[in-house]
This record gives sequence, C-alpha cells and structure tokens, in this order.
Amino acid sequence: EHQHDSDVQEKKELKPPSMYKVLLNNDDYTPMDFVIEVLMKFFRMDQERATETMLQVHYKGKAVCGVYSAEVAETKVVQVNQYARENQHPLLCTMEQA
Ligand code: TYC
Repeated sequence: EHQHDSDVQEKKELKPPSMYKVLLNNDDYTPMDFVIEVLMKFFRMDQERATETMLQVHYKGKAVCGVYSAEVAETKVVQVNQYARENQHPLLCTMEQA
C-alpha cells in the first residue's frame, strides 16, 4: 500500500538510532590501575568488572566497554582520550558500529 508522506516521516522519527561499541585498545605503557580507574569512572563499572575488562584488553588486544548511541559513544571516546592524555598515558579509546 502506498505510504503517505506523514507515514514516511513517522517511520523516520521512530527508527532507532545506530548503536556504537566503545572499545579500549591495549598498549605497553598505560598502568593497569589507570585503565581500571577509567572503566569505573567513564563506564560505570564496579571494580571486579573493570578488572576483568582491563585484563581482556591486556590479553586480547581490545575489549568492548559499552554500546551507546553515536552521540554518547563519541562523548565517551573524547572524554577518555582527553583524560588519558592529561595523565600522560597513551591509552586509546575508539568506537565502531555495533
Ligand atoms: N598492557 C598494559 C600493561 O601491561 C595494561 C593495559 C590494559 C593498557 C588495557 C591499556 O587498554 C589497556 N601495563
């Protein structure tokens, strides 16, 4: 059945936002305790989950810290990378479509 313009607009408005995985990447220099602190501060993890996630990055190269809308994911990436640089660590946070 033919869609009215108003139906198309409705679909557009109701379409869920694209989601993005936010990842931490391993490096040889960032202290493990700093990574745990970042996971607790920016991704609201408790100490146990933050430690598990940090170790997953350390042993496997990267790990997903959370899945968010584009706007929230981009904000996490900027804030984590700024915080790492302020503390003179090379820790890298990235995002990719979920
Ligand atoms: N590989 C780092 C070390 O041995 C620890 C580390 C974990 C660094 C996770 C970055 O995203 C990271 N100190």
